[in-house]
Amino acid sequence: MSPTNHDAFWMPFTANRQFRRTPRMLVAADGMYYTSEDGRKVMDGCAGLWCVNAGHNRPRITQAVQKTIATLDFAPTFQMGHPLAFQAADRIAALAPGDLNHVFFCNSGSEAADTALKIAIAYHRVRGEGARTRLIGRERGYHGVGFGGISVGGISGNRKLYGSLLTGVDHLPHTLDLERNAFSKGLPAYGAELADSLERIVALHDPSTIAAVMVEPMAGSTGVLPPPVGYLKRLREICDKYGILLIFDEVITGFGRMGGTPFASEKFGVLPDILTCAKGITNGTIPMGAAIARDHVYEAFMNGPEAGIELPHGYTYSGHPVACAASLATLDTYAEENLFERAGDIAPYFEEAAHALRGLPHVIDIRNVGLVAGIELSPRPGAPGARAYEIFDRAFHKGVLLRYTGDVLAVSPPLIIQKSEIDQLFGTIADILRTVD
Ligand code: PXG
Ligand code: PLP
Repeated sequence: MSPTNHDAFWMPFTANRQFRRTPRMLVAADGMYYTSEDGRKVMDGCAGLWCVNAGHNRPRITQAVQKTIATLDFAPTFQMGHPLAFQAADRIAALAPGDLNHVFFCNSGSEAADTALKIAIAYHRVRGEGARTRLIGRERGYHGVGFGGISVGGISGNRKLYGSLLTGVDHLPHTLDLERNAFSKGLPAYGAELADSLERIVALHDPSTIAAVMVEPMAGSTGVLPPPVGYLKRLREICDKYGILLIFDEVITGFGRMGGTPFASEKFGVLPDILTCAKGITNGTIPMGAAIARDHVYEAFMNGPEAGIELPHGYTYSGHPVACAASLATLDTYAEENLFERAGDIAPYFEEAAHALRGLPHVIDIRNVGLVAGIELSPRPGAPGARAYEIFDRAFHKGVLLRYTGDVLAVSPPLIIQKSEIDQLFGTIADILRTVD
């Protein structure tokens, strides 16, 4: 059963040669646990890759996928339709806050990011403000791996190999401030004024050239950076003042991850003009993403000749029937089990468990919101990331799957996690921290 050749699969975001020496293989998953190839139960401490919010192998979702693939394995959505796509869009729009009512489907968070950026530039153009083409992202932002996403994104390691990227992009400063905010519980108190950098960027380029600002409400991939209190509201105000669209990338924060609400937008009380999501939209089962636009954005396109294609954009698999069925069943599962509320209810316990690691060797910060925690470690001299990698690898062999980025360990379990499992998760990390170099 074990593959003998590990050469053909060029693994994503992986140290391929290191992996091949000591492969970590998963062969099954159910509820909170994976089964490893050597037959061990491994707790899923990061919901797959932040996507399996309802836990693994949920019967309703599996059955919907099985039924749909046997009924309508594919149907085009270019100049054609099928009911599941309209139903899924309707349900997702109903879940999204405010008048985020128009759902453009794609297949990943990366495609959702590029879709949102294209809609933003086109929006200004169809309204006669074609000079608004600049895009503003943020240092340490992650918006996937398409050219739009890496250009607006702010992770230098994801950008430096790929040439000149998109032109006309600028970046806000990131919001991590260990001096003022280390070991904050929930949103850090200091840093709202960092949003005012947008004023300076606007003054530099002139508002008439700027299409959109794109940020993650809570930066996940870069090491869990919850927004400072008041920061997102300030960004919204400045965007409004200058006619700039605000895009929230909720690929990680969507579908209950922040606790209590479906999206971070509601949790933090700020409505973007476009919201992108993916991952939890199908509980990770079938690839799907979406860019969701507010009424005024959508309506700007619905002029011109009725027979004209309003937005020349789309993917072969936009609104794929199997993905739509998976999404509908996923939303049913979230609703039946009140999983977003459940995440909010258990979040204080999770927060205490995360912060109990304070004082252990190497721990220089702990950040959390909802069911996400980031544990920042001091790097080994001359070997950034090595300590976090070793903890990640040891945790896997002790039965807990974590994520790490740089020297930050990230924890983001399925929203079905029990208190005893939270104890096990952070207990395993604590044990390893006590003994690791
Ligand atoms: N935007 C955000 C905010 C994301 O977190 C994407 C876009 C891209 O989504 P796709 O589906 O194209 O991968 C993401 C994805 C990690 C990790 O452990 C994070 C992501 C993906 C894989 C690993 O930090 N985020
Ligand atoms: N490349 C070629 C040659 C194609 O024909 C297509 C789609 O028809 C694509 C890329 C885009 O593929 P997708 O729509 O799956 O993103």
